[in-house]
Amino acid sequence: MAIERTLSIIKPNAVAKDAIGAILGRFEAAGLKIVAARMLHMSREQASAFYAIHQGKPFFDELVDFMISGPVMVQVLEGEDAVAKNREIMGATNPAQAAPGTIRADFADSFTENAAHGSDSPENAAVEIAFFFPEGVCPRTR
Ligand code: IDP
Repeated sequence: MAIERTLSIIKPNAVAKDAIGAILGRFEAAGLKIVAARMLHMSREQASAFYAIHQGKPFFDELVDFMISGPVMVQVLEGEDAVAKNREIMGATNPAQAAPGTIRADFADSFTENAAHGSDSPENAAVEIAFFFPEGVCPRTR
């Protein structure tokens, strides 16, 4: 299995309920290393650009309004099969369908306010990591 990196966001509703530590702990417990992290409050322009692929969809405006409603915690996770593993830990996009024990099952408030983002492919992960960490990410050696 390949060592991959993936981009993870703890969304504003999960930050607001003080779940940052609990969520980061789940990644580490699953063997994913945190190799970069930053907290920021996105501008409308940033959030719209990040979710540009969804522009024009019925949920787009609500999604952008939500993503700029408060600070987010953004991190790069590294490990074996990191993209798929992170999405497994997060659970289904619609929290009503998220498996018990997943981040979305435990911390989502609605379909839009679903607590976490994770890249859906290694290719998109590279683009999303460069979006938030244009200066690059240091390799973890231990
Ligand atoms: P993902 O976050 O699981 O990759 P995407 O389809 O890329 O799912 O959607 C991006 C985000 O947009 C979701 O995480 C969720 O917050 C929101 N979203 C997606 N589909 C819907 C919907 O049908 N209703 C409300 N919000 C949605």
